[in-house]
Amino acid sequence: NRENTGAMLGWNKSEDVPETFVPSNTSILLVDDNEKVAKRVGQMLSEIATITHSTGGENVAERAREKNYDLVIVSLSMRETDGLWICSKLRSFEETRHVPILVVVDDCERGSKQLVRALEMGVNDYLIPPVERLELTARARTQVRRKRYSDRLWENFHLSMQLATTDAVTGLYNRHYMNSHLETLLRHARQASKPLSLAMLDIDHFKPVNDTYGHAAGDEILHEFAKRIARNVRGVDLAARYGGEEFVVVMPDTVESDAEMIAERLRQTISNTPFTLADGTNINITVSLGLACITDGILTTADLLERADSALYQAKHDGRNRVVI
Ligand code: GH3
Ligand code: MG
Ligand code: MG
Ligand code: MG
Repeated sequence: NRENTGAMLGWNKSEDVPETFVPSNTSILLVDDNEKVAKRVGQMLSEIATITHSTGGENVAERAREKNYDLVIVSLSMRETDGLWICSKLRSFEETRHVPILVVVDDCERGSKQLVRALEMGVNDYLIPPVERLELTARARTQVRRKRYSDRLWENFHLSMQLATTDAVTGLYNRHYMNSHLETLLRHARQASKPLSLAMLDIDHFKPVNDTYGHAAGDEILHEFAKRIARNVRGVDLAARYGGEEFVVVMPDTVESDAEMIAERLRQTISNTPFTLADGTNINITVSLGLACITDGILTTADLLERADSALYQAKHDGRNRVVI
């Protein structure tokens, strides 16, 4: 159902906009070395957008990466600069890949190789001089609206991705994401004959904490717990909330002895400093950790998780607040 999909992606029918609508703060980059044409076009567009004028040159596309333009207008008949080259660069950079491009071609160039190449390259529309005001603003408006719409789709896409992969209470990755990512990390480690270690963490006696201070206090502690873990692992490590008060840290390229040091540091990070609730209450928390490292006998993610889990069980059995391999 198209309407439902639209609503899910944040395109609400009731918010539908009239054809002439142009969003505020519209910014357009105009690349043309012909001062006369540029001035004319700039004036025509000034009522719908803020215009930045460039006369071309080496780094136009590079500089466009720094600003989120709603539209780039490029003349294909500049003397010093190849307009097509600028278009192709705009399409190749991550930041400008989706910016609409409108090219200005000379009259004689309709149907020319240059225009065909421009369109094949992903240029969105073109203008043939003499540029007429209503046509120019209509074409520009259409592109700007499209840009804003696709910005919204991307925003919603990223938001959905975030919701699907992270845990709301702690902000860490969730179990589902961890499982699929661990699969990839393990495959890479095996292909490159690199080590990989995994720690499973479980907060000690967390039920009594909840029973004494309440579930909301428990959530506060989980949040702070996650922050301390995230602060104490490397950027390449993957920290995830595996279950209620259970966490997993995957450490690529880490041998057992290093993993043990890191795990010990994590243990101390939790036990050395009490957790302070919003109301000022200090609570001492400890954590038990089970470690596993890939070896010839541990091949799958299931093996690795199982090994870490039984090490964790041993840590609990041995008295908690400790690391077991
Ligand atoms: P152990 O040292 O054996 O791990 O003892 P424990 O009490 O931590 O273990 P148990 O598995 O019996 O209980 C875990 C408790 O964690 C149960 C529940 O009260 C708490 N818990 C699990 N998920 C959440 C959560 O999302 N929020 C809060 N506040 N508490 C949670
Ligand atoms: Mg538990
Ligand atoms: Mg338990
Ligand atoms: Mg526990």
